[in-house]
Amino acid sequence: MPGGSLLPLGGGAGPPGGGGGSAGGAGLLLLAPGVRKLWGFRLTEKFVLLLVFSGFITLCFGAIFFLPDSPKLLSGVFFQQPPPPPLQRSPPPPAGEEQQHGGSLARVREEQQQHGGSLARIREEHERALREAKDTLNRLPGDIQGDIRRDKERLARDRAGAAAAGAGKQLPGRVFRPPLGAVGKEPADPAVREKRDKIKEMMKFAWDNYKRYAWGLNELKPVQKQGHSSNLFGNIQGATIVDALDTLHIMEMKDEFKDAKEWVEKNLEFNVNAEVSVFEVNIRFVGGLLSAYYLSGEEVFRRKAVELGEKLLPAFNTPTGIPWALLNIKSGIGRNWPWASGGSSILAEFGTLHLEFIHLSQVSGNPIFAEKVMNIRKVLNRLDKPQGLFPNYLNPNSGQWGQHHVSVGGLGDSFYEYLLKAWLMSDKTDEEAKKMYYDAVQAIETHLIRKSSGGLTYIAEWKGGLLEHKMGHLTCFTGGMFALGADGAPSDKTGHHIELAAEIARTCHESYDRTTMKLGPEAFRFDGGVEAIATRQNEKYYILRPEVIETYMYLWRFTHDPKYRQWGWEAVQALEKYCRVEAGYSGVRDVYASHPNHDDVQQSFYLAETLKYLYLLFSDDDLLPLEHWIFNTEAHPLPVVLKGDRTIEAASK
Ligand code: DMJ
Repeated sequence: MPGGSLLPLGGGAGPPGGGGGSAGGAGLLLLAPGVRKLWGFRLTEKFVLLLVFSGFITLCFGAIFFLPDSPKLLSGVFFQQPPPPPLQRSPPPPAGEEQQHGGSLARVREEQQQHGGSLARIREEHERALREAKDTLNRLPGDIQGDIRRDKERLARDRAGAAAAGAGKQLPGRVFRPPLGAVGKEPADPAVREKRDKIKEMMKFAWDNYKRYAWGLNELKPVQKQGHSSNLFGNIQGATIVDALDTLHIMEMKDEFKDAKEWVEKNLEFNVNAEVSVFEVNIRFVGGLLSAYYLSGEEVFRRKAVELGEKLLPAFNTPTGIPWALLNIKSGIGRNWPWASGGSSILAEFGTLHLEFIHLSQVSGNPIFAEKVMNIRKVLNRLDKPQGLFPNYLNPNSGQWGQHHVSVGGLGDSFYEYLLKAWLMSDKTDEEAKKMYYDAVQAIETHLIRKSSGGLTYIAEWKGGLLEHKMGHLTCFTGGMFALGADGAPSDKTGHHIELAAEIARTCHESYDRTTMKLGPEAFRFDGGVEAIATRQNEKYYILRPEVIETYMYLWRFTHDPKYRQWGWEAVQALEKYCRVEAGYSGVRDVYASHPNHDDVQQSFYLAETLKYLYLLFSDDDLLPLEHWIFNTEAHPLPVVLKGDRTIEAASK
């Protein structure tokens, strides 16, 4: 081993026998200066030195371009540093010695000038490279970078605006108007009052048990008496609390509402590393918070809704602006469900953001939310629709449909609901939404709606032109939708839409009535000799879903036919008999069995939707009147956005 400071280089042995006067043994990098000159190294050593040197240069160059502050460096801060201090730190030379040192000082100055010149050149080259890099970025497809930049600028402006308006105050120009019909009077009929009180008791039972066993978690497991978390919300917690807020409010459960509000204030947190379903978080959390704000006027709900809305914005950063289904709300990285046809986004998911996002713009004063959902509409309107139908799958990169599957149940359902409600919520000014809705219903009637030999009207599923004669529980919401849309249909069709609604309600009631438990299966069929009955084991479950009761509620409001209250009451009795367990309510695995096999989940939508629609069914029509309130797909009421010159009083006439 030679003397001096030696570091082994990867432990690699030198060539056998050595050579060129190098030290024998392992390849070594000499650190002691002057021990050996560069040209004294072997070829491998020179190569290694060259590698280290070029790596160092690359690192310096990369750091200038890619460190966060590099634009600052390139734009002058770095280069405007004071010139390097004189090489000689000692005091100026005494007179007479000037000459002696003059030569070296001149050389230093010359070197400094040369150094400055080459720095200027490097700077110029770097600036040019930076400009080119920016140009390249700006040319990316779909102008994604532009979107990101604009989003950032707007959010920054908003935050500055909010800060200027003062913490806890509303943004300038935003209105909070006192809610109309947020609490109703007691029904005059004691029998109805009694039923309504019973439903309130059910809500209290569901809530109290959630509070006792799963407080702060997403949902309750009422058999095991513990929390249940669903990966739909990532690490966001408290789904039941946020989903239940407005139900607690309209049922005048004041203490419970107060507890829920306190939890939201102290614990509802969106700064989490979580991949969430954009759709679910929007309909339950954004929708729930917005409703709670509009009903109570409490600022915390507005603030939290806007904060969450901002977190969801990166989902729209796709080449078409059609959002991803899943989003990591910390990193802003989105993707689609791995099972969705060819990397597609889902119609019922990206098509069910409109109502909430329009209101996010209303309450924040920031148009970006509305712009994002209006762009979805634009993309859809540019596409050809097979037979006028909207397939369930759309690729956000190519802007092309995936598989031509059409459903008014799962994967499609609330897209149609939101077209109608967008029009109604706009105080009937959004004519484009209106046209899209009635055109879509026309195509659905032509291609999907059928009548069974037993006279039951149902909506089938469409698979590339072939019909599957199956109707999902989810599809039963259409009874309510057709009733709500009847009034706006072309004048000769109003009656037809109401009839259609009533027929769907009847079919869905039959799907309940033909089971042992009088609760509806997840899907029922009209083939193989059966009507409105589930034939496959995996379609026989009931998970406390609201759609059938939702339809009864709308039809009650529009017709006041007592059968809808009667059918709703049948559902209450069935829920009490088969779904109520010691510590809450649970879904059941087979509605045709004589004893319930519980799935042990109290879904948050049971409190948000099922119990709310039941309560409204047994309330007077002045509780959340339909001309003023639009229910999002999770039953969270949002007010109609009145035309500029319309007042709430005028709208009530
Ligand atoms: C709810 O979360 C919403 O109604 C959604 O649109 C679909 N289904 C569930 C309840 O069944």
